[in-house]
Amino acid sequence: MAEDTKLWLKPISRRKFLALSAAAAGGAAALATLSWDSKAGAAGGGAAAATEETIIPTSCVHNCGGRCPLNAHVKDGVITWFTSDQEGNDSPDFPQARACLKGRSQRKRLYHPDRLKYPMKRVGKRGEGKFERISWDEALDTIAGELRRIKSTYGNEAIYINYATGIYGQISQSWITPAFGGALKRFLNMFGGFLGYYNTYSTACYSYTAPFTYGTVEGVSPDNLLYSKLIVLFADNSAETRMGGANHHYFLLQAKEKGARIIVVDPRYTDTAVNVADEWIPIRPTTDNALLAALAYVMITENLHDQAFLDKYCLGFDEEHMPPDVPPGNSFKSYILGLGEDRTPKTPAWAEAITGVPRNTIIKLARQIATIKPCCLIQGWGWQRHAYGEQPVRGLPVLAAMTGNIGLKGGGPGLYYGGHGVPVAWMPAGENPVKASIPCFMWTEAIERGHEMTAADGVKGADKLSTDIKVVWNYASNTLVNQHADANRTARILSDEKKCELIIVHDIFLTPSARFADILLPDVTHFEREDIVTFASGIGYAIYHQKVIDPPHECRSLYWVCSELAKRLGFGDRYTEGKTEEDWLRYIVEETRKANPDFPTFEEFRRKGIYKVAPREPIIPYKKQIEDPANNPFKTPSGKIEIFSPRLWAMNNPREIPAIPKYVPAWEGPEDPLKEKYPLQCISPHYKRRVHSTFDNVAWLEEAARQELWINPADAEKRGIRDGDRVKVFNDRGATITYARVTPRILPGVVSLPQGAWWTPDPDGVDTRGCVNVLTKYHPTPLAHGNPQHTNLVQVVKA
Ligand SMILES: Nc1nc2c(c(=O)[nH]1)N[C@H]1C(S)=C(S)[C@@H](COP(=O)(O)OP(=O)(O)OC[C@H]3O[C@@H](n4cnc5c(=O)[nH]c(N)nc54)[C@H](O)[C@@H]3O)O[C@H]1N2
Ligand SMILES: Nc1nc2c(c(=O)[nH]1)N[C@H]1C(S)=C(S)[C@@H](COP(=O)(O)OP(=O)(O)OC[C@H]3O[C@@H](n4cnc5c(=O)[nH]c(N)nc54)[C@H](O)[C@@H]3O)O[C@H]1N2
Ligand code: SF4
Ligand SMILES: [Mo]
Repeated sequence: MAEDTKLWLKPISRRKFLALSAAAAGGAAALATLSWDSKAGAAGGGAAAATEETIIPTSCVHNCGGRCPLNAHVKDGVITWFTSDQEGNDSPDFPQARACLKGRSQRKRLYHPDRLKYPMKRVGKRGEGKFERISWDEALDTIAGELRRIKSTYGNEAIYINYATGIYGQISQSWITPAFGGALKRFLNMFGGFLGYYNTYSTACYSYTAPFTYGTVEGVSPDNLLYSKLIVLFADNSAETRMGGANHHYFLLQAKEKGARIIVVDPRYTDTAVNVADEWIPIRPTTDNALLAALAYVMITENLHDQAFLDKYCLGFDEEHMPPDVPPGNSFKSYILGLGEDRTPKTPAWAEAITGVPRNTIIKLARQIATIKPCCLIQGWGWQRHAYGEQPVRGLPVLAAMTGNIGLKGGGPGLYYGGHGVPVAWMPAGENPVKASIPCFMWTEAIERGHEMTAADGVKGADKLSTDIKVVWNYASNTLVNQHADANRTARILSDEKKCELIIVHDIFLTPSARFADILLPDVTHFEREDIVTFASGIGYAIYHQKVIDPPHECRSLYWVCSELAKRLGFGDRYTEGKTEEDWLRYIVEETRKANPDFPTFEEFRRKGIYKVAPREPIIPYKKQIEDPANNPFKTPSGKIEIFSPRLWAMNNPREIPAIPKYVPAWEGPEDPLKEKYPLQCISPHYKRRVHSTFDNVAWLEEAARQELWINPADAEKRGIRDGDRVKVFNDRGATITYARVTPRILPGVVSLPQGAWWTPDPDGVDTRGCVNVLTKYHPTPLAHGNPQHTNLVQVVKA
């Protein structure tokens, strides 16, 4: 038996037991800390630390849209509590980056009794969740051998790093983009490369489509809100999705205090609406383009639009400003007034029938947006994670142009936020020798029929893929199953061992994804190693998180794993360059200081833990293009804001990919005949009590905000459902059981089940924890190949 396992069983002294019980407030967790505490002690700990508290700067580094400094208070080798940013007096000039409820409950994750403890190999069928303990040598030898075999059989294009956002760091980076470095990418690049991905699950339609309008994607920084008189938030719930250090919500509150009027357009009366909205406009999911069109209709017919701005900067608003060779009737204005192909004026009455928003509300909203200036129109990402998620992304900027708010302080281009950042160097990853990449949502398809996939399927960098995916490397990701659409479909594909031949999972828990591993590796948490992370928002900052406690059990870091594999594969020295993780962090700080001499030295940065840069002025996108268009054309082919996109026109798919933003009725939207069978639209928003699936197993947070389905009293009554009942939510793809929250905070006809609960099927395959991805559909959006995980029709019954 290994030394660590013996320690796990070692009895503890009474003094220590009391300290731990007080600290961890919960028997199981307290005992769980003992195994590694008794061996390790805190950094800088030892005997002297037995009674004294040490405070060590660390952070919270998951993908919540924030990134917060944490101070770990360590006593007796155990983290007893966390505090957060206390610098300055928390003013809009220099806001603090204070941790939210999740960051403050991190002890319940890192001391969780279910932490993965040692490497394991699968012994049952894939996905069954049966594993056997193995040594690190066996795990690494197996992976190295399999990588070699698969490379020589199929080539490097068969190796795929799954989309992953569980951990951020300049070394231990899970999300892989061409601009980023990090240990995993460095390793696979040196091994000959891997099939890349583009897009994200977050913003596929947003990031792909906004450039068709502006050439680039540039959002206002949140401090711009301080100068707005009217703020309209579409599908943006920053009170839950930009908590803590991201500070979007903080600036909204500040703007409100300064007198801005705030309107929220969302099917749910969100926490954001509760906190700041003067008005909540509920809308049926997938129908926002009908609302946007009717708003334009009111502005045009009441002559409230800024014709001079449109004439000067835009392509395709009206027939007078269209590219040559496009037949008449295809401009935006023609579409709105019913002079185009569909002969339907986009009146408020027309939109009311589709969206559920009363016509008078539409007229009033249009007049406010057109006359209160500056007006900041913000789009969240909720409305683009839909069947035709491309359309609203291009729809809102048209209103920003029609009201001349682009380039204006306090106004904005009708996109999402941008932020002030602090550039920091990476552990260099080198070039990927494999040039092909796929949209990240389409990886299951690339397992099934990769060798057939071409540019028409979104393949970039190559005409077609040469092989199917044979290895999935799943580091800090639950997207292997839980976060991807249609979990039952994914499980079917992955359970066929002939398709994907090797699944490596490196995580800290046996998540629903980890159950599908062939080789399961226990990672250290970021409290057990050092790294640097950065964040861009109202202010920019970089955080150095120190190691707070020693790694428990046989947990090993990503860099260690990759170094050991590189050694086995013959490029160990080239991979490490003889450097430890600390050496790399020193290198990263040195490189950063070359570009920014104000950046602190390694010692300073490590000691203080945070480096903040407060901006003097907000980011006002496209200001140069507006002030001096002759010298600063937009980066579109025409140099204009392309309301009509000739590039989209050339794709010749006007129904699904129109050249101007249009309302396209969604499959599984309110107009789909499937509504007869599944009458409720089910959306799956991001929840304050989790970061996706991370923290789902923290009992404190379940107590604070449990997993539940929001359903309107009218829909609940019809089904005999009362608040707090267990309900079954289902469609043809799957079923899940959860609690009902009967509340007027959601529009009738719509239900909402927050994404991220761990998929926990019973023997009949019915999920028992409210995992919404048993209901979602694998159906990439037509242009961006994005994930439409908010578009689902379901039925709900009492369980
Ligand atoms: N239905 C629906 N599904 C969605 C969405 C939606 O809106 N609706 N949103 C999508 C979006 S925007 C995103 S970004 C994705 C996110 O999906 P993921 O990137 O998969 O995010 P998480 O679910 O947080 O999974 C992170 C994993 O990292 C692990 N982890 C945490 N800390 C550590 C660590 O220190 N080391 C290691 N090795 N692992 C660690 C966690 O245990 C977890 O398994 O989900 C997508 N899925
Ligand atoms: N606490 C917490 N914060 C997070 C995350 C998390 O998991 N937990 N995840 C982070 C990540 S990776 C991302 S990508 C972002 C996601 O940020 P978003 O994509 O903006 O978040 P969502 O909750 O999916 O959607 C935002 C709002 O859109 C609404 N909505 C849904 N469909 C429609 C529609 O058709 N029309 C309109 N008008 N509104 C609609 C939802 O009700 C929701 O209130 O959040 C980040 N922040
Ligand atoms: S979950 Fe996000 S907002 Fe909350 S403490 Fe962590 S980084 Fe900050
Ligand atoms: Mo995301």
